Amino acid sequence: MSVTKRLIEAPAVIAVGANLGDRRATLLAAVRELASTDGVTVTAISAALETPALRPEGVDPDAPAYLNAVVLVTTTRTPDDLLTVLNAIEQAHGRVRAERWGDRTLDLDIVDFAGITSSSERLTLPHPRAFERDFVLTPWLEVDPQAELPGHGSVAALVAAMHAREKDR
Ligand code: A4P
Ligand code: MG
Repeated sequence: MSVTKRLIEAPAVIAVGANLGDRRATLLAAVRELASTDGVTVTAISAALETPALRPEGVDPDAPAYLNAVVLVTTTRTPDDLLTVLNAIEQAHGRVRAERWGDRTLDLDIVDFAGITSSSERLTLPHPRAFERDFVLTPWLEVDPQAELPGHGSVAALVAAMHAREKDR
């Protein structure tokens, strides 16, 4: 009897952000590197969105603006292993970890991995701040109108509520 190794493909949502250097070139290179990674297939790429930098103390209009995008993938890798791949791509683009939410050439976050909810020292799923971030949810909605954020419901509803609150302000 022959044993066939069955590769289980899981869908994952990756947020890409850059606010230093040639942001568009970095974003495109990162997606290319992701697409050429063993066990990772890129299935959709959103438009890149220009967004003001969000700092721990609020939006900073004086900081370099971000380009943000969302990439959908399917992968045979584990969540932890996918994070290792993303960290290596960040490093290759000169990412320096100096301050929290500081300026960066490239940030790659796992927003959602197959709807899993889990938390370790290294990885929290879904991304704990995605639910309140227009620069994650709007590009995600563009590439997946049916998207669901575990624990928070439909991404379309989250975006609509966020925009309604902004209009009221
Ligand atoms: N980590 C835990 N869970 C995850 C996950 N789901 N995906 C850990 C990726 N990483 C995860 O991240 C800090 C640690 O989070 C890592 O060691 C990883 O193991 P980091 O990339 O080193 O540092 P960071 O990104 O500065 O930290 P943090 O708190 O994750 O930042 P956020 O919340 O991702 O925010 N403004 C605009 N306009 N656009 C942006 O994209 N991004 C940030 C970063 C701030 N302001 C922004 C944007
Ligand atoms: Mg990050």
